[in-house]
Amino acid sequence: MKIYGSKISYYTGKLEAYLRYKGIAYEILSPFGHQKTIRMHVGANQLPVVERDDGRWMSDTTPILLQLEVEHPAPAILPVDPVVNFIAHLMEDYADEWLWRPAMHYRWSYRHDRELLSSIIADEIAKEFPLPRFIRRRFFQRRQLGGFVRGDGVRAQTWDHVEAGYFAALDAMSTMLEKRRFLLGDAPSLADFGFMGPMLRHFGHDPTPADIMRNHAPAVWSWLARVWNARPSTVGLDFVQTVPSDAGPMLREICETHLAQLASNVAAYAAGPGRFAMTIQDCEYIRMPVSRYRVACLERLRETFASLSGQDQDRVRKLLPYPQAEILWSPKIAAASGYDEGREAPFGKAINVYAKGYPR
Ligand SMILES: N[C@@H](CCC(=O)N[C@@H](CS)C(=O)NCC(=O)O)C(=O)O
Repeated sequence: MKIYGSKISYYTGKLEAYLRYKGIAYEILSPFGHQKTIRMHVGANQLPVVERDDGRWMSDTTPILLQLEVEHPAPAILPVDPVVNFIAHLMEDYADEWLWRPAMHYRWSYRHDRELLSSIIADEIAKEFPLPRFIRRRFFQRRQLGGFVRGDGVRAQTWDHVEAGYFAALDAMSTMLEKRRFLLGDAPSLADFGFMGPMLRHFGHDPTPADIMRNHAPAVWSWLARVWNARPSTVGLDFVQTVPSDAGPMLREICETHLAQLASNVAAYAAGPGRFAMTIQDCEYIRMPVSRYRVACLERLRETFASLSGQDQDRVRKLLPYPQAEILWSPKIAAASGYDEGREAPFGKAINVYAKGYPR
């Protein structure tokens, strides 16, 4: 398959890690000059976008992976036990949507990282753009810093908390990896591929967070290479039967951060256009952009929870004994996203996580 993507993109890296594991051949193409075609086929300009041999296009890595699991079922990345499977989905969503902020922060807030990465983008994605290289670099530095760092709540008051979130993820992963080669077993699961988004192309690649990873969490550094190098013939094929107690710090962090953010975001979405404030682990974030896409993420997690048997729902409740987890099973949430109601994803029209304008 052809993938419009980039060698430094969060979600392209996640998809590549999965395709390599599955032995699905692909080539990476630059999206430059193809924006119109991409928008026409998938609705949003985001990376990665997949053009298949059968003429269909796919976007949004979460449904892409689930669709490819149907077409290429072995080796499975979805654990058999429904509770472990639910936790894999939850971990993936946290890696996709919560770790995005620290990943963008480390890449664009630190001068050394910003200069390196803006050079790579200027040369890789925007090399044909008819402007001098230094202007292309400056354009991306300003765009990313303004839109994805300062525009996403990173300020002097939140800076330390944003970075603490990276350390918390490294510590929680290291704890889980003490006993197993992959997060939920002897083979990589949806959770591992989810974490490949932030860990492969941002934290494990950009100078400042990569240095932290090597020194502070070498187990994550070696897990990164292990997932990248995973082949069905070299991994065991079993996932854990029950969620291990060493997942405790990870699950607590997910509830206190990602689920708290999803709850504030859906309340803000219901309240209408504008920005919102949220308090996460006693740290106040202000002027946050509302995300319709993340309302849909919450809906999918709630649907997965609702599909569990009563007994399995009780098992999940016991694993997540935090008030923020209630958003997963409260009778109703404040608003419906209206996104992908026909359940066409990954084939329908996607939306950017921070789509411009108020979407409803
Ligand atoms: N939910 C999407 C997110 C894709 C996404 O946001 N990709 C980033 C690059 S890693 C992007 O294209 N951002 C849009 C931009 O930079 O304008 C997925 O999982 O594929």
